[in-house]
Amino acid sequence: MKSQVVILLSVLSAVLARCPADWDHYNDKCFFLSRDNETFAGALKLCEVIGAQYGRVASLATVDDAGTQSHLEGLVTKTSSLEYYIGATDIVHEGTWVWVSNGQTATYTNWGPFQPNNRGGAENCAGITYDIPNGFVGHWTDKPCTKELPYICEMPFRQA
Ligand SMILES: *[C@@H]1O[C@H](CO)[C@@H](O)[C@H](O)[C@H]1NC(C)=O
Ligand SMILES: [Ca+2]
Ligand SMILES: [Ca+2]
Repeated sequence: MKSQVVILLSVLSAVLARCPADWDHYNDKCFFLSRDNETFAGALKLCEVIGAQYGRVASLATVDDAGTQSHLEGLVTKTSSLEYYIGATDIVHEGTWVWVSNGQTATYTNWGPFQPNNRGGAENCAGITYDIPNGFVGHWTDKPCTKELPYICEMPFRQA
């Protein structure tokens, strides 16, 4: 009996370590593309709430290398939405882009033409954008954090 419980628990933990249905697996992360539109703050909160349902710490997506960028581009192009929030903001220090998942300054970036431009002095949240005529092919733009957009969540592939 005891060994059956142990086997059951190890099977369960193996299942829990995977990405849930509707989530995408890439390297050590699971990603989720929302179907609803939210402000940046609303999107971050919802990522956290959704992740908590799986017992994991989730956030808005951190795009810290070209591989992750191109993987997310592939996911976005399968949807009908042209813009998604990712988890970078310069709300604390204008011009210093930080990932909300870990507080680290963004080293890899993929800004589109003339971005980030902080238009109107009020663009402090980043998104992936498709606007091919203007040169945005999954490139990043800074935009007002109050804009309501779909968003990409991430959480660890393995439970902490
Ligand atoms: C999200 O916003 C887009 C663009 O404004 C709109 O076309 C779409 O219907 C919205 N989606 C929802 C679920 O409200
Ligand atoms: Ca800004
Ligand atoms: Ca901008």
